[in-house]
Amino acid sequence: MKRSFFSVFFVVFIFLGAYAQDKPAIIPKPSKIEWKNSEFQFSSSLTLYADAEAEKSLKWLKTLLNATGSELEKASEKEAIVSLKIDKNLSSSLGNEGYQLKVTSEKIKIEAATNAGLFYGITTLRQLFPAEVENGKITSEFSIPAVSITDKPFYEWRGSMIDVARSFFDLDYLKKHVDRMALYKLNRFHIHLSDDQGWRIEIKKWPKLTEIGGQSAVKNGRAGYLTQAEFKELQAYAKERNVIIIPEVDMPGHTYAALQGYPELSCDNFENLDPKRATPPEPYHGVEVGWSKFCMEKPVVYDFVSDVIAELAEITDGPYLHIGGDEIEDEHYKEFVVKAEKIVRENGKTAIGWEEVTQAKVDDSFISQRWTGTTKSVVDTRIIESICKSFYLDHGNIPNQPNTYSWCKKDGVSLKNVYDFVSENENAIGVEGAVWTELVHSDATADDRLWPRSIAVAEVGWSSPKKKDYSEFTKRLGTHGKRLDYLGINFYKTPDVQWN
Ligand code: TNX
Repeated sequence: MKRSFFSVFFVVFIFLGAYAQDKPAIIPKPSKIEWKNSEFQFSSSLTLYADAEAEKSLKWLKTLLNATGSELEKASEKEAIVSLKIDKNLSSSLGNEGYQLKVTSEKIKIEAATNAGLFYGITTLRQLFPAEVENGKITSEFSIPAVSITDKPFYEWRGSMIDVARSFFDLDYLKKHVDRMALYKLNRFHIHLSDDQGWRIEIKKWPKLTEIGGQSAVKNGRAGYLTQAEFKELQAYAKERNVIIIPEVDMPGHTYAALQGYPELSCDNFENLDPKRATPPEPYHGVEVGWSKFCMEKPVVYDFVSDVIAELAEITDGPYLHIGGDEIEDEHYKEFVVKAEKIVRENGKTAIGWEEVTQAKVDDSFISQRWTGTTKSVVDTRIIESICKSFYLDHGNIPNQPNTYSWCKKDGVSLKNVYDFVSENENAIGVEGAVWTELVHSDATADDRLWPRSIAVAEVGWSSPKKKDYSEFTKRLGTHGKRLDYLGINFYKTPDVQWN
């Protein structure tokens, strides 16, 4: 009697175990997910419905369903098998980016208050599909489990930064990066566009920035720049995928590539410089930081800053401009930051700066990006968490990974280090992973640094910190290996993860 009781128990247990394992892994983890006991079977034709306001999202649904090989036809709301609905009343419970996804054996329905929410509902549906969907073609017949998901992000800011200044990444790679970000619901793409080694964005009033500064790079790195037209093309591409581009022009330090073409912006007479540095118009190929700066007493510097910010504001759709502000000591620094922030505000944008800017009494609309966490702030600003020991993805995936930095954390920044991050700041608006490129000179190497750690950034940004469970995360992540392969991502095969 006792034995049979246990064996029944055992069989049920095994059955439940197998059942649970079969469920597709959704990353980032949704707020609420209830698997049902049935499934939706895809067939050779499907009918679709979208509200008038949801028309924009229909394109994404079609792209996804095209991969199933089904013929797609429009139908009325009542008859359609797959439907997209916008209900503004849902904004109180789901916010701007949340959604509900219901899959039954008969229908698939996504509802949200906005098209951004629908986009994320469709993205979750995409992760319910077999990995081949990333190839654009699912060849076998398939079904997805019935499920009811209610989901919204924990943080509004789920960012990824690429330094294109030390080594250039072209429009093609940047667009690909947007696609990959979108799959994991990352929504802020911060591009570090200028530094000592290169200037990467066309500024019409100051053409030598790219004519001269755009032609150089760090040793073994790639030169180049984005025209304003290319920048706008990237931005439009990103906007469709709910990604806001944040351009950064780093000032008043990290400015040698600008001084190269316009030495009048500097106080130096460039005569007695350390031979490891450069003299205009020579390029700088080194990796040292903190040695170049604008001459903050010179009025021409503010003409330059005003022109550059005005042109950037003009081409930027998003509400933010990043003005850098890192790694510099100068008696005029605070005054510069206050002035630069004001210029950004006058151009209708919100300024972001690295945490050093909070030494200055800046406007409280300013957003600061924490990377060391050691600055003595005199203002309370909203905060983006990029603390280097958790988010500097130029550091190794494992200890001593070749061509990685380790100044912030000697053992590298592991997947677990990223995943385990929890902010203690009430003012935090989110998180951002950063890839600096002093040592990252190819697309394949950038992939290796970005992935899969950006997926951990995405989950830290989207999912509630209360439900964190690293080992459960790695199980879900392992099943995404094939997806990343189909997407052509040269991701680092983190040893803690069983990739399959
Ligand atoms: C610090 S983070 C920097 C960058 C370097 C990076 C290398 C920050 C605001 N400044 O200039 O590229 O370290 O890890």
